Amino acid sequence: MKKILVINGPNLNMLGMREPEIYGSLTLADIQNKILELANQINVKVEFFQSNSEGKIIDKICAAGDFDGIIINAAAYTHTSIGIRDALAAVSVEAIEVHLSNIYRRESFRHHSYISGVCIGQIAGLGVDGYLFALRKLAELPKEKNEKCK
Ligand code: CA2
Repeated sequence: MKKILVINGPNLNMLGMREPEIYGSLTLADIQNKILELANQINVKVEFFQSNSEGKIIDKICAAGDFDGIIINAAAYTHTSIGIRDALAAVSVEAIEVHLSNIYRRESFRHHSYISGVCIGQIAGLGVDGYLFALRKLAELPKEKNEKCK
């Protein structure tokens, strides 16, 4: 059974509490339940990790070699973190970048992602559906394509 790691970055633990007009009204637990529901349907195992700490996210990515894919919403670190980019580039696991909001319709500082260049794709602006599509995509990639060249 494929194993997918879902990483959520800083402040996403506060979803549902503020700014519902941007991020929707679902909490992080609601989003994770929807991912879990799909994972059970398509016979994939998922593990969830959320941290407000850049270093902890980097450590988690570096230790993710056993997973078949990573879904990452690096939140604000998307726009600042060369460290997360380098970790994603170093680990031999394909990743998909997800954002709840459409970062290109927002402030210009959100238009640049340090991590998109090391992911197989980016989904932004589709809310929780972005995570669900990313999960389907990683689950259906041929096993060998889930691993980057070593
Ligand atoms: O749209 C996304 O998913 C983002 O990754 C969310 C980040 C933002 O910095 C990115 O530009 C786009 C922010 C997550 C913070 O979420 C909050 C939720 C509720 C209350 C406050 C913050």
